[in-house]
Amino acid sequence: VNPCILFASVYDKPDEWRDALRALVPSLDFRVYPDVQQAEDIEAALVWRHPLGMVKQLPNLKLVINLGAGVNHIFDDPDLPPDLTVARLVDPGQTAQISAYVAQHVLAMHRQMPELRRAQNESRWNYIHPMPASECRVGLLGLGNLGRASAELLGRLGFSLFGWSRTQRELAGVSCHSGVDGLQQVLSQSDILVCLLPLTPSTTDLLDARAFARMPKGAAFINAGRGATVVEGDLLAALDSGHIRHAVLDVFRQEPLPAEHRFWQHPAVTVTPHNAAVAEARSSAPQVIDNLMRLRDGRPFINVVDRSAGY
Ligand code: NDP
Ligand code: OXD
Repeated sequence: VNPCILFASVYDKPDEWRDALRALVPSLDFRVYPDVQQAEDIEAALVWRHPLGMVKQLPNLKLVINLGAGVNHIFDDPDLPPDLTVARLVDPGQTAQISAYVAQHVLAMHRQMPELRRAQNESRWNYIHPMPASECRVGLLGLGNLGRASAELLGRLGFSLFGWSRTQRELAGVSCHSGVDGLQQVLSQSDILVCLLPLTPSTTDLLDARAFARMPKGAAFINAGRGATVVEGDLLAALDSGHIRHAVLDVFRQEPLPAEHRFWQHPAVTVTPHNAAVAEARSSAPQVIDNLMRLRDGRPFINVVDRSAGY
């Protein structure tokens, strides 16, 4: 049987994915949305922010593979059949990119780069005595594939690490917490807080005025998870008061971030355009093909999302 997969993403290059997948299965029937052709042929789709309405055009769809980690957009689709399997990519390339992004910005916060930039703009010699990384506490919200890899790299850089997850985890070199009390513990000890949580009903609006108030005065915040985990007005208030000294934000409630949003011009905000990390075609192709073979053979899929947990 020749597997058939529909690709739907305006953010990723279809040719790159077709070539990477066909390098493993030369006969792969690879179609690019909206050129669906015979919709009945399509049993699997590889999607990133797929157009709403697409899924209901595909009567034989059995597997949706998210072309990335966070699946919230897929679950926003009102036409998603309740029994359709949703899988995600767990891509070593994307994992390496996100841990580099986290390390880059944790180091920038630790070495007070925004303060040094401000001083340089004023030709002002602002000697800031360096503090050892071991005296800087970094809290990681989310200890999944990306949180763990980031913790590992930050650990190698010498930072003191705290982590929070839904279920209790054990990670070498990380003081791990879970539950409501665990969150308070991590917040109150984070000189730099890094959010790598998926967006689910329980993580929506999680970081609000109370959460920011719980953090030490002058703490920094990095969000590479999802924008709607943050109450943006509360973050702005915490930045305006100086309680949070700087925020590095890759993800926003509305993307692209509207031109009039205060984040753009705020002196204590660094905006990146949701490009902390993307799944790479070459390193992801084997797991996509593996799932297509499992579909063909009726074996259980890998990297399946737990629909009740939402991630
Ligand atoms: P995983 O599913 O591997 O891990 C998610 C982590 O979050 C787990 O540790 C999980 O806990 C924890 N978690 C989930 N819900 C809760 C909760 N209610 N309370 C506490 N902890 C919770 O995801 P990844 O690490 O692969 O990715 C994380 C997110 O990063 C993605 O969902 C996506 O939103 C974002 N992302 C952003 C990118 C960017 O470019 N900015 C790129 C890629 C991903 P437990 O361990 O108990 O399951
Ligand atoms: C992802 C992302 O979730 O890029 O993969 O945000």
